[in-house]
Amino acid sequence: MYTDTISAISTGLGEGGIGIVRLTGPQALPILHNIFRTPGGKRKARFESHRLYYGRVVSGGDAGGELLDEVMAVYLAGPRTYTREDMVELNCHGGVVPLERVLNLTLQQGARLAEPGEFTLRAFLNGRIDLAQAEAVLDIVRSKTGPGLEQALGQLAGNLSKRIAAVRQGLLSSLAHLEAMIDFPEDDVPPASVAPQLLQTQAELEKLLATADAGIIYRQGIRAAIVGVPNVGKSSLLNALLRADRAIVTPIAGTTRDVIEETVNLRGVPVVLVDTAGITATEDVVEALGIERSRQALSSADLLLPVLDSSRELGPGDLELVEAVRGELFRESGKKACVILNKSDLTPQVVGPQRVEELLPGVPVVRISAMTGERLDELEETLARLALGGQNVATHSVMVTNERHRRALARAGEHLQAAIMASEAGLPADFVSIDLRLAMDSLGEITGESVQDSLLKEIFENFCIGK
Ligand SMILES: Nc1nc2c(ncn2[C@@H]2O[C@H](COP(=O)(O)OP(=O)(O)OP(=O)(O)O)[C@@H](O)[C@H]2O)c(=O)[nH]1
Ligand SMILES: [Mg+2]
Repeated sequence: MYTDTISAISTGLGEGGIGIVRLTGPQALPILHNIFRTPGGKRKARFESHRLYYGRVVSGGDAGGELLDEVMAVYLAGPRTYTREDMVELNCHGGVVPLERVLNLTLQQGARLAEPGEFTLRAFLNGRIDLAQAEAVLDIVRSKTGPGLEQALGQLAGNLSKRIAAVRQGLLSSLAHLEAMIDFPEDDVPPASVAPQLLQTQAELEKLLATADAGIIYRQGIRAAIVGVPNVGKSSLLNALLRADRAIVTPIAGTTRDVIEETVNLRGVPVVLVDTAGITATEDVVEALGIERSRQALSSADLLLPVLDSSRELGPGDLELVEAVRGELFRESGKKACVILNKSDLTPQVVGPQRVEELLPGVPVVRISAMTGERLDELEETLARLALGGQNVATHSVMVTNERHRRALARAGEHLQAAIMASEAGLPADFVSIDLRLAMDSLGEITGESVQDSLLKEIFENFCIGK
């Protein structure tokens, strides 16, 4: 347990219906006694835990002093709290000035301003939640779609941790078996006898690891670049997918000059759509800069959406663009693409896009009308499928949603593989057990049993202050 008490404004900055100043630590209750007065102006003799009190926050202690805000205050006695310590929450009028004054008063009373994520860090260090659960707290706050939130809530409830624990348990019992061999060599059971159990543990670990591709995408989303020559309907497509008039659309070529980014929810996958300036040869400086950004968007996107106008013959610019997309796909194997033949409501000129299919083999082609919304559904379906790597994913089952977890699991898998090989080669038991211990340590990095301070710092500095 900590000896110091921390305080922070836990609600978002700016005006709000209410705003909360939160404290945790041994001084939380004494500070509440000092600053809280009943509506009649009296000090409260006693606060019951988990009960809301109406009153005022005043500076100046018993000397009376200035009224800072009218509040609802709650004292939460540890360990039945978020941090397991004594906590106090002051529900103030939401607004920057009253909140900062109340916060400052708690600081004058001996609290220290909390670091980002420090409440959650305490919950972790005090053993209420493990590291994967602590990370889930941030994922909940940051979730962009329903499935993303569902995964984060499941992770906070310990679903991922339970699966990790099951794998760990498998390793542990193999390890116990091996230690017995080391301690009682006369029994002379060859290490190969643990191999079946290790293989089973490996299968479990791999099943979990296989969820990571889709899981990480549900949590983080992907970037999709809408690219094409001027006037093909890139901005119209952005607006259609957003169902909002976000970008300016005109019949004039070169309307979009700068990159526009907006996040959409495509079948539960958060997709950052990047609308770009049409790529063409130009003398115009502003347009040229926009085009440079379009090229950057192309190289930084995970999903490439070349748009072609199907009511015109393909021009050299279109083919150049398709070529550029092909280059990107070749350069980075993880990238995906979908060719969009827009303006399907007009008389088609691009009948069979053979040329495109030749240049981009295996890349889906979807015919749509950004103007009428025709087959927009089909496009959304295709994009979500591409984003998830073509997998059919059951979003309600446990997924690995975090790159850090994926890497730790993969490392555990490598050590486990080494253990299996050592065991199958009939090497002495301690060779096998060394690898098993390393595998256990890697798993422990996910849940936080074996974790370095530097990693904790890295994880928690992404949190907001007050979380
Ligand atoms: N008939 C028809 N017209 C469309 C469709 N999509 C876009 N347009 C029209 O095509 C013109 C250009 O549309 P934009 O969305 O501005 O095209 P853009 O690719 O963003 O153009 P730049 O930003 O100039 O590169 C506008 O007049 C749109 O109304 C479509 O599906 N059908
Ligand atoms: Mg545009």
